[in-house]
Amino acid sequence: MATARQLETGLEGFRYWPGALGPPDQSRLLAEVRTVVARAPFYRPETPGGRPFSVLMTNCGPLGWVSDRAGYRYQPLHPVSGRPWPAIPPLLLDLWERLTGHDAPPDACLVNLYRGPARMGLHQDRDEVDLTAPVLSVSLGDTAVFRIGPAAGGPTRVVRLASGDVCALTGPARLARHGIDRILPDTSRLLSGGGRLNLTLRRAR
Ligand code: MD6
Ligand code: FE
Repeated sequence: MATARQLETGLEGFRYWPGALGPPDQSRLLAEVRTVVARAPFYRPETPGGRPFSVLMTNCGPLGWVSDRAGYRYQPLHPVSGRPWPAIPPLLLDLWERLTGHDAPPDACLVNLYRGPARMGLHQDRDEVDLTAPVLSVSLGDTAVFRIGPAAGGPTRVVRLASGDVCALTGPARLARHGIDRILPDTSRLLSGGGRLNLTLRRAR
């Protein structure tokens, strides 16, 4: 795994490592994600208000983030199959340790799949018990237009997240508002058929 240099982003606590994963690691991680998805298939969650997400989701790790009419939460079982989520791939556990330096490993990894017009509205990640632990995000496939701004609201800025890029919300940016405006088609050849995968590692409990 190549060493990555963190870029200054101007948003304190938002950390960004462009190209943290080179093409061989991206392919390795993609193979691991395919193994996860074979055991825990993507499904389309609903918002608590009953609207379907445009993004497909699954999880790995002891806990997975889910959304349905009962609300947002972490749970140990896939909501469709009723089976436990598969383990988090070791490559991701290594990346977490190396980039965040956090003393405890992640216990949840949400996997998002964007195809076509899928997007994700501005939100905060705040369903975790310990909001001092970072959230680490890994992008694979087509480039995303990622929007981020302060927790309290106000101006947002855009960062293009390309395949192999990693970013993290830490410290003062842990509750930053962020989302995905859109995916730029045909910007990567990693996923056959195009689209984007995003993996977010968290400490839920
Ligand atoms: C995405 N990412 O990149 C959505 N959350 O598809 C997130 O919601 C996210 O990138 C927390 C920390 C980093 C992120
Ligand atoms: Fe998020």
